[in-house]
Amino acid sequence: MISGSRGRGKTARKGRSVGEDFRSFLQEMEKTKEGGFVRITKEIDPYYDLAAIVTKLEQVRAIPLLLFEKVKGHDLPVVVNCYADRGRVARGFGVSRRDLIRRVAHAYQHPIPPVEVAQGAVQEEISAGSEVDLKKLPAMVYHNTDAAPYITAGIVFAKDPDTGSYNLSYNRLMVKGKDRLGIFMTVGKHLNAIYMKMEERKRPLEIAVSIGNHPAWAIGALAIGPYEENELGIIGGLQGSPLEMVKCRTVDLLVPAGAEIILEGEIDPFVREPEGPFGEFTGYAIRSGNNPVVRVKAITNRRHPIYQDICGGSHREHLTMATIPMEANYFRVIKAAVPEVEAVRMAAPFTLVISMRKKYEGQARTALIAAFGADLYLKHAIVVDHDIDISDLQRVFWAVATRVQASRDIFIISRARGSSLDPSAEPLGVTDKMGIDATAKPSLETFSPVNTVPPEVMDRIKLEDYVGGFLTSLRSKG
Ligand SMILES: Cc1cc2nc3c(=O)[nH]c(=O)nc-3n(C[C@H](O)[C@H](O)[C@H](O)COP(=O)(O)O)c2cc1C
Ligand SMILES: [Mn+2]
Repeated sequence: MISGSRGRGKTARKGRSVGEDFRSFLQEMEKTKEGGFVRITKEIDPYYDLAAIVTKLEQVRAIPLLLFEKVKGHDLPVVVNCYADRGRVARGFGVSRRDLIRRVAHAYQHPIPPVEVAQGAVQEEISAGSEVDLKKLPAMVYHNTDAAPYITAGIVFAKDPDTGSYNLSYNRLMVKGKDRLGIFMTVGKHLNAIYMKMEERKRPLEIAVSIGNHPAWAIGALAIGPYEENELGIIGGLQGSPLEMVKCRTVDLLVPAGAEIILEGEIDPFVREPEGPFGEFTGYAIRSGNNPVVRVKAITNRRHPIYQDICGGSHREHLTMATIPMEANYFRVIKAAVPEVEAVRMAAPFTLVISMRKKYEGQARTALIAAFGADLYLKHAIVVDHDIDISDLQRVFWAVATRVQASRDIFIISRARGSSLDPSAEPLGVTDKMGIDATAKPSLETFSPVNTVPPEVMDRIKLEDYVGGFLTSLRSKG
């Protein structure tokens, strides 16, 4: 079993999300095996092996949580796929899979501020200055095109220099040396905005990176919203209790007391070095670019820390963890404009499907406009009627095929801000945006009726009575 879940300075709580830290979450997952939990004793090579195992499992539609006990050249165990499965994340919040998006949207609306504690398990061991050695972390290499090992599961903590308000985000970190990391910060996102403020002052930006994070911290860190909206409060809202934080040793920041590993460091102004290539979640190897550098001043960790990884490239975990907070944000923003929205779903990178009970002419376009305002990453958005199950993309395309007239129902906004990770966009992420109104016009009620076999007949007919032998042969094959 995974041991030592409770750190110093922590008190037990009941009836909230599962555990308060990563370790108790892992223990719970090992016990319940939600979505699968596999402990691997055979040694892996940090070059490519983890990516190969994750990829091959996904080919057979499996996304179990994997715990690698032995990594060649390293002492720390590695876990991956912690948030790959929506059921696993939901269980981490103590809710059902069905209630997941509403639970996250609720936490956006009901934040609970963090509390500072005097001591944290994450500072059981400390190395600072010349003792810092990032090479001891089992950072992985995933693809033949990746420039170096990357730390992929770190939440970056930073503070706005004017207000002191915290910002949290995931940023890929390229291991460049014993105490140096390359960092990629999207232009237009909050961390980049804070770094720009520090550059104006010609001052370094202090950051801390938390590795080994409870799902509430991960999904909260990825919350999308106004600059002022504090991710720490959303984490509290997701946990149902304040996030317990402890002071860093070498930078003026608070970090989760129960994390596995914290990197403390500074990003100097005006320094740029090649970072990448790195195989991104879009499925493309993003070319090397000139990006800022983190100087790591200290590493603190629990005794016997567990290293968390998120497999680079287009894999379930990145897609699941990124889309949960996106969907919650789209849902709340679109609902504010169009209360008739029923559900939202990210169908592909930068692509959103919305379903709604259209009441009035023009509402579908209003929903699209709201969606494009909700997050700069959105590129293509489709609205369908409530009769379409948006988790079934065949049905979505059926609606597009049969309810859309392109000259009437598609609009294009040219040259707006988007993601620089989209290889079809201009280098700094300038991109066209497309909205598709695939609702029936003028309304579903007056549209061509959908044919169905009478439901009472569907109920009455039992296939076994007619093609029983055939069914048996199907089952024995499957
Ligand atoms: C696994 C993972 C890795 C990510 N890596 C990066 C990255 O390297 N750079 C970046 O700008 N955003 C990255 N993101 C997206 C941001 O973390 C996300 O957009 C976040 O909400 C930004 O927060 P902010 O607007 O508060 O800065 C990543 C997301 C995930 C899930
Ligand atoms: Mn933010």
